[in-house]
Parts: sequence; C-alpha cells; structure tokens
Amino acid sequence: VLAITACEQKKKKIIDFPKTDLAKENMIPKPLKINATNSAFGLDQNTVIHTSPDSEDLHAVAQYLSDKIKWHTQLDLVVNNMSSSSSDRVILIKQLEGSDNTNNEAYELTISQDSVILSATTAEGAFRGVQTLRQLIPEISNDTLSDTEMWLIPSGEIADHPNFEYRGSMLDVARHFFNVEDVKKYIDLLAYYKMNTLHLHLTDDQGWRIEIKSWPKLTEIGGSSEVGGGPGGFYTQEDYKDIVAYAAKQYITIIPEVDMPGHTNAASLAYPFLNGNGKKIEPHTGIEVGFSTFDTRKDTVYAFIDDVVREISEITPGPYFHAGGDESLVTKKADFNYFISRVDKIVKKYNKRMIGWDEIVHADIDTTAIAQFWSNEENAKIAVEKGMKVILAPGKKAYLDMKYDTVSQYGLHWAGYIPVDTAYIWTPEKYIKGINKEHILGIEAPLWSETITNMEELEYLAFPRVIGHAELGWSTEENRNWEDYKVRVGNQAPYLDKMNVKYYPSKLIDWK
Ligand code: TNX
Repeated sequence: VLAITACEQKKKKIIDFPKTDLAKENMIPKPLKINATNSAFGLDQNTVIHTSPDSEDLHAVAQYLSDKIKWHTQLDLVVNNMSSSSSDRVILIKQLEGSDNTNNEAYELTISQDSVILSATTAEGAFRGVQTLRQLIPEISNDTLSDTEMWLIPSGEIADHPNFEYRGSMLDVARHFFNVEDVKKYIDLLAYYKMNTLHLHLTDDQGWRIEIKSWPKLTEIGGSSEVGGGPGGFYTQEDYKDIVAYAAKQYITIIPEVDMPGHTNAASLAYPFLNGNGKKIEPHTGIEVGFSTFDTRKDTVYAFIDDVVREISEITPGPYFHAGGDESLVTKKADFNYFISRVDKIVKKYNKRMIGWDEIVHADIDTTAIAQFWSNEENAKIAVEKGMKVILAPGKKAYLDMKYDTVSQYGLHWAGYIPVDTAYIWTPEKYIKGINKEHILGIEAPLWSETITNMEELEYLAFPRVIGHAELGWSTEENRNWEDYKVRVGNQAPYLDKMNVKYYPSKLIDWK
C-alpha cells in the first residue's frame, strides 16, 4: 500500500508539470532534429543512471554524466547500482548494435515523464548526447528547491549528428605560455559545446613549449622566452600526455603543431645549426613574423625533425601532426617546397597525417595531407584541385585573436574587427567558391596569443565567439540563424559564470 502511495505521489507531481517546449531550449550547437512533447522528466535524488551494456567506455560516460549532474544540481546519482528500486526514474545510456546512422558522433535522446534514453552506436556519440542533456538541466541552485521539487527536463526526442567531422579551436601557447590547468579548462569548455579537436601551436619564434628528450636545449633555452620578455615555460612529455589523456576522456583529439621552416627562431636559438637565415640568433620577444627559417638543405636538419616528429607522435594518439608552414618569408620558394615535401614523408613515416597552413599546397605532398586555410583562397583552391581536404579557419571570421571593435582591450586587427555577429554569420560550405562540403574536413577557430598573457584575457577573446564556431561546425545551415542564436548565447551566461569564464559582454547580446 505504501508503495502505491509513493507511486501515486510521484504521478501527481508528473501531472502537475508545466508545459514545456524542447525546441525552444538553449542548446548550442542547435541539434539536427527536435520533436517536443511538452511534458517533462523530473530529475531528483531518486533518479538513477544505467548503461547497457556495462562496458568500460559507456560506464565512464555515465560516471561523467553523474559528476556533471552533481556539478549542476548537487544531486548525487549512482551509476549501474543494482539495488535501485523499481520506482526510480532512469537515465539509460544505451549502445545501439547496428544503426542506419554511420556517424560515430551521432546520438538520440528520448525524454519522457519517467525516463531519459540516450542511445548511440559509440561511447563518443553518447558523450556528445550527454552535453545536450547537461544543457537541458535548468540552472536552479539546489538550496532554492524544496525536497519535493525537481529539475525539470523538457520532454521530446532529439536526433543529432555533426555537420562536419572536424570541429576545433587552436591555442597558441608559444607567444605566451598557458599551463596544463589553463588548457584543461579550455578543453572542458570546448567539450560542452561539442567541439572535438584542440590544436596546440607548440612552437614559434618566441618559444618552444614541448620537451624533446633527444634535443634538451629546445626547452632549456627555447622554452624560457615569450612575447614581452616574460618567463615562458614548456610542457614536459608527462604534462603533454596528461593533456592528451584529459582531452581523450572528453573525446577531444589533441593536434600538436611544430611550426616550420619559418617561425623557428626559438629552435635555432637552442641549436644554431638549424638556422638558415644567415644571421646571428637572438631571443625574440616582439611580435613581428617572417624573419626566421630552418636551413632546408642540410640533412642534419631533417635528422633533427625526424626526432621531433617521432617523439611527439609517440605520445599523440590522434591521427594528425601539424607541421606549420606559414609565413616562411625568408625561405626561397623552391627550398620551402622541398622542405615541406620532406617533412610530409617524415610525418607519414610515423603514421600521422600532415596538416599545414595553406601555403603548403605548392609542395609535392600526398593528397592525404590537409591544408588549413587562413588567408589565401587561391591556396585553398589548389588544395582542392590536388584532392586534399581543407580545414577552414578564415582570418576574417574564425580568428579569435581579432579585436571585436576599435575599443577592444586585447587582440590584433590585421584581418579586420570581428564582432560576435560577424564571427557567426557565414556559411562554411559557401565561403570559398568551388569549395564545397565534400572538400571540407571542418572548421577551426585559432587563438593566437601575442596580446594575451593569462586565462582572463584568453577568455575575453574566445568567449563568446568560439561558442558560435562550435555551432558552425556542428549544426546545419538550415538550423542556424543569428536572431535565434543570439538569444541562446545570451542564455549561456549562468553556465559561463558558474565556470568562472570572463567572457566579453558584447552589447549585441542580451545576457541573461
Ligand atoms: C598570422 S595565421 C599568423 C600567426 C600570427 C597571427 C596573428 C598564421 C598561420 N600565421 O603567426 O600569430 O597571424 O593573428
């Protein structure tokens, strides 16, 4: 009798749920398909999380969800607890055996009054779906709710998968160094908006930031400078592995970049035999570019690069190695092309696919190499003619280090000012004539760090713009609309505040 009473009580609460509209929720990126059923699932301490099957990777996703629910609501939900009772409401994370959807990040959510079913063919898909679920939990603080109240999650169905396979941001840790904790915080934020890659620009004229055991002076000498004369810093290989593992738990791939043959002053300062510009090397703490180059005609230089690519590849599980290739203004054209083609072979030897800034397309390289477009449309077109894939990172739209406007505190403006709407309003598939969806691996928003020295400054430039880039990479053109996005991004304020993110409070947005 008692059980029935408890059950009746629960039903009563369910019947009293206010009308909801799943389609109007503040999800970013906007999911592919949403069908609202106007009721709600009540999340409370009687909710349990189950996985089917109880595999290691699914269990980890469920535990991550439990940890995040605790972070959002303070509720402590158990995962796969056999002693849960039949009256408990369940969040079930279910691995589908076979599915028509071959996209490994696809997921479906079915939210009803008594259950939430998150299904996906891979744990990665389930992880992306968990972010959607997190975004549906109302931002109510635990102490304002009475014991019988719940966090109401609007009911309905969502079927979702990304428009582009590659959705990332880049962090320049060479101009100014950012430590492991900073990078982890950035990873957490990218994961919440379903990004899946973080490209680390590890070397430049001003600093070398990754330990290479066979060439210790790279970090001993090359690691101790930065823009403005600060102390610099570097990641030991253990630090780097820590970042890689942390990102992997959130299904984010780390892409290491060693920029060459230009942007190499710090490496040549450590090992002068590398230098090819004929000048005496001094530490570089300014922000001008284009003066340095490796000596492209020495075999010892390639022996050095072989060690660097090998050591980094050994601790990089992801498929890519970024070899830079931009702004090599003092390298002769023929030398540059010869260099890139040799580096491509070294990268392949260590089973990685080379990514390079768009200048690399003039070299004789394998079509599996990827060109990252940043400013030269002709280069991007050549890449496509050669059968290479392209990553879009247009300076005028995707560069997070461009100032918002003339009064922006940080940033540069060589590619223009990029207010929040300008960063969002563009269509990757139509950005360069002749470059269509099938040629585009995805999009990336780079954050160069000449003008920023700490996390607060980083966040000022990255947020909210990077949230828009996350939606540009995931959501289809039909599902994107500035007026609608503007409201959803304004409603990110409670989450960003809770994450202690010092976002730029753009006046274009009505912040909640
Ligand atoms: C151009 S984008 C560069 C970087 C600078 C950036 C500043 C690219 C491939 N090269 O060296 O940091 O502009 O916005």
